[in-house]
Amino acid sequence: MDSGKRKRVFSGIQPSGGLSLANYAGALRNFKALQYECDCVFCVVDLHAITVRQEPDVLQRNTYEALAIMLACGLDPERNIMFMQSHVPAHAEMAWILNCYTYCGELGRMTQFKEKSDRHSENVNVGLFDYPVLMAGDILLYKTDIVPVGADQKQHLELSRDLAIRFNNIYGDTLIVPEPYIPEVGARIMSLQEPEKKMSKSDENENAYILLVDPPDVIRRKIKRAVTDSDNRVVYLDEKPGVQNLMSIYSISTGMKIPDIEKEFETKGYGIFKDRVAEAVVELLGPIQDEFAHLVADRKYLESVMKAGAEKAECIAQKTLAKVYEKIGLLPRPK
Ligand code: AQP
Repeated sequence: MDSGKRKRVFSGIQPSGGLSLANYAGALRNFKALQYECDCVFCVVDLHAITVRQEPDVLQRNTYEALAIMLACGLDPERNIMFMQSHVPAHAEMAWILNCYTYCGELGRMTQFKEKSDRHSENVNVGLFDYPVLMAGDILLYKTDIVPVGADQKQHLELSRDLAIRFNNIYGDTLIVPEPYIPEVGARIMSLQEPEKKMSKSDENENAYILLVDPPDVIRRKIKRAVTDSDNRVVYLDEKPGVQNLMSIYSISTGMKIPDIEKEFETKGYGIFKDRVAEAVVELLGPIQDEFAHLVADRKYLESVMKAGAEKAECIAQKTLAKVYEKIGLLPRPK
């Protein structure tokens, strides 16, 4: 990373279920690494989660748990701004403004919208369609330089960039054009049951994903049942998506490089491989789970983190929003 001014990082995680190993691989572990060299803003994006129907009490629980797991993964609330999206109204306001600069055609092309419309055909709501604009608002409000995300969010991030450029072209330099930060390994962890599709925390088949809070025996069982192939060779090839996926999971869990993993299992079959992957995941998640158990029980502490985070986030977000309003020609509220 460049020396000089510290870069601003923004990223969010939806409380649309318990957070998964995929969320850890694509996002959380990079949040942890970036917090030491950048000014980071990490948000539990609860407004995004309601684009799919949520039970209110489950959403509340998931929201507390999302913050607790982020902290348990090693994110430091003294170092980073950590807050709930719905606590800072500027996110919804910025989304409205950006809506007026986004074309329906751009949103209709979004892969996630198409996938989620198929999955939730009874509830293809405007929020689901508009999801990428809200996300662009989240990012642009914080003058974000870098957005650590999994590969599934690349298309949405492209839109954030396009909207910033479009706005700047009309009104002069106002918004920072953000860059994606997508890891080489772990950017796209796949479903354990259908390795052609991404691992998703809201998959209706719970064997398809590993939750960060899954107990060790559940993790072992899910990995044992993971779909592979009949080849019995641990090699990283596109035509072996199930094996490739388990190798990525092993790499994230142990820090080993893919060629070294191939070497380790050169003479071993899937049985031993799966056992070792499972043990590596159990070992990775053990300390996170211990910390989570302790944090999640302390709602007072979680609320103090989200309160302090929202206050800091609001200061930054309001400044950007005021600038945007002014550029567009909206009158400031008389004092
Ligand atoms: N399969 C994945 N592999 C790597 N990274 C992933 N991420 C999501 N799935 C994978 C990354 O995790 C961060 C948080 O994601 P999110 O909570 O905002 O929602 P999502 O991308 O829609 O993730 P899910 O788990 O699939 O949630 P649901 O099932 O609710 O839609 C993002 O950085 C994302 O890239």
